[in-house]
Amino acid sequence: LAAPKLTTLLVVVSDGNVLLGEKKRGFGAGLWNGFGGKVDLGIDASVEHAALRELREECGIDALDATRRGVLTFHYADAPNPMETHVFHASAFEGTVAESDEMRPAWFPEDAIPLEKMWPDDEHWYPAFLRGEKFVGTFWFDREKKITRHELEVVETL
Ligand code: 6U4
Ligand code: NA
Ligand code: NA
Repeated sequence: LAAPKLTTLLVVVSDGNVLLGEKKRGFGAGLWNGFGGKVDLGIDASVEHAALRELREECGIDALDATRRGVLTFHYADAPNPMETHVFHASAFEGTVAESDEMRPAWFPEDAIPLEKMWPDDEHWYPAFLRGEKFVGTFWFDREKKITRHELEVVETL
């Protein structure tokens, strides 16, 4: 079995609004998403450290209360290894949200996130995420990045 590629996704929810970024380049360009990227074993002491580092790099803020809320495994038809994405929630942060080379940030009301312009798995797990639940899921995608199969479970502990 191929080892999964570890990545992070951090979503800030503050005063009923969700901070997302439109990805300007690379994997998932054009889609709105939380902030994140690859865990770099050379510089990240932990997956949480990677999540905080990517948030800072991509929109200029430091999350103060990040907690891990989900683990998602993505199988892409054209990728040799699955991607394991650790999803973090934060509500408090320091700094000023700013656009970067990678992301154009914007706030959305919790009940109006732009699901039609997000990864197709997001409609499955954001409701649990926004309810404060923890979750584990696996999604399989075809070459057009459509979901062919999925599993999603709410869990007590990750
Ligand atoms: P680096 O250089 O690390 O910033 P980047 O272009 O951000 O590279 P990558 O592969 O490191 O891409 O990270 C992919 C990002 O996209 C992670 O934040 C996870 C997220 N992502 C990938 N597939 C996703 C999916 N199906 N649903 C989702 N987020 C996904 O909500
Ligand atoms: Na990234
Ligand atoms: Na990155």
